[in-house]
Amino acid sequence: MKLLVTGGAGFIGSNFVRRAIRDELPGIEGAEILVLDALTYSGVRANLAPVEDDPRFEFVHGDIRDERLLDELFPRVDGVVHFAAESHVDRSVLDSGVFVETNVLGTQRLLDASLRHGVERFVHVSTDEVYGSIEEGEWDERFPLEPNSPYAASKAGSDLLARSYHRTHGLNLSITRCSNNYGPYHFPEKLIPLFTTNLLDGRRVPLYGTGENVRDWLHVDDHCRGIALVYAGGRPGEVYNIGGGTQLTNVEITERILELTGHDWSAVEHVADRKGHDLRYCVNIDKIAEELGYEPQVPFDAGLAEVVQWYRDRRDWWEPLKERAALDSAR
Ligand code: NAD
Ligand code: TDX
Repeated sequence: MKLLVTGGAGFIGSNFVRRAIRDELPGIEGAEILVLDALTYSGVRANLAPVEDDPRFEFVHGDIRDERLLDELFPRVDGVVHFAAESHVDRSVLDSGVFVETNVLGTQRLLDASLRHGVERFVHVSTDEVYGSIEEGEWDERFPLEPNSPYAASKAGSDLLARSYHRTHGLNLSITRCSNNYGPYHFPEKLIPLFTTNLLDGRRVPLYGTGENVRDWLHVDDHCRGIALVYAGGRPGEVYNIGGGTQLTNVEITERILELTGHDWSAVEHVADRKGHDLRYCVNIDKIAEELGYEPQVPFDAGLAEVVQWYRDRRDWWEPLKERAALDSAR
C-alpha cells in the first residue's frame, strides 16, 4: 500500500509520516509514504530527517493545487491522507486569501484527482474549530458547523466539500475533526511552542484577552493514531471526532509552561484579545471510541514536560524558524 500524505512536512503530517515509517500506526503497517508538500513557512524539510533515507519514504516538493503534478503522482498511490493546509488562526485574521486558496481550492483539486485516478481511500484531516465555540457540553459529529474565524470557515468549506465527494461521487472518504494538538516539531507561532521558546529565551509571552478561553489539548501521537484507525477502519462518508485530551484555560496552560521553564507571572504580558476569539472547544469522542477502539494514551502532564524538554534540546530546530519569522514580519 502506498499513501500520498499531503502536508507531510508540517507539525502533524510529519509526526504521521515518521511514525508510519516506523510501523507505529495501527492498520497501516508496512505502508510506503509519498509526501507532497509545498514547504510554506510552516513546512520544514528537517521534520522528515529521521525517515529521509528509508526506502519506503519519498518526498515531492509541490503544491496540492497543481493539477498536472497531481496527475503524475496519483497513479502511483492507493490512498490519500490530507493534512496540507494553512493552519494558523491569527494569520487568517490578517489575510484570509491563501486560506481559501489552499484549504478550499487545494482540497477540491485533490478530491477531483482522487476521482480521476480512482484512489481506494481518502482521509480528510479537518478540525474541531469547524463547529465554532461551545459554552457548555460537547459537540458530537452531528452538530451544525458554525465556524467563526476565516481559518475555521475555510476548513469547514473543505470538510463539507470532502463530504460531498462521498455523497455525490461515492468516493471512499472519511473526515476527522480533532482538538488542539501539542508535541515536538510544533511551529513556534502557536501557543505552546511560542510561549515555551520565548520563556527559554527569557522573553515575555503574550496572553490574549482574559485568558479564560478553554482548549482540549491532545498529544499529536494520539491524533495520528486516531487518523490511522480512521484510515484503516472508518466508515465511508462518516465524520470522526478525535480528542479526549485535557481541558485547560489559557491561564492554566500558561501557568504550567511557566512552572516547567522556571518563570512566574511577571513574564506574561496581557495583550488585546484575538478578533472573534472562540471561548471554548469540547469534542465528544464516543463514536471513534466505540467503532474503532480509540482512546488517548499520552498523559498530559508527562507529555507537556517532555515537549518542553524537547524545545530545550532542539534550539537547532526552532531558532532559525523564529529568526526567519521575525525577518518576514519586519519586511
Ligand atoms: P502546519 O501548518 O504545521 O503544516 C501544514 C503543512 O502543509 C506544511 O508542511 C505546509 O508546507 C503544507 N502546505 C501548506 N500549503 C500547501 C499547499 N498549497 N500545497 C502543499 N502543501 C502545503 O499545520 P498542522 O498543525 O500540522 O496541521 C495539519 C492539519 O491538521 C491541517 O489541515 C489542520 O487544519 C489540521 N488540524 C490541526 C490541529 C492543530 O492543533 N495543529 C488540530 C486539528 C486539525
Ligand atoms: O500568542 C498567543 N496568545 C494566546 O493567548 C497565541 C498564539 C494564542 N493564544 C491563545 C489563543 C487560543 O485561545 O491560545 C489558544 C491557542 O491558540 P493557538 O495555539 O493559536 O491554537 P488555536 O487557535 O486554538 O487553533 C489550533 O487548534 C485547532 C490550531 O492552530 C489549528 O490549526 C487547529 O485546527
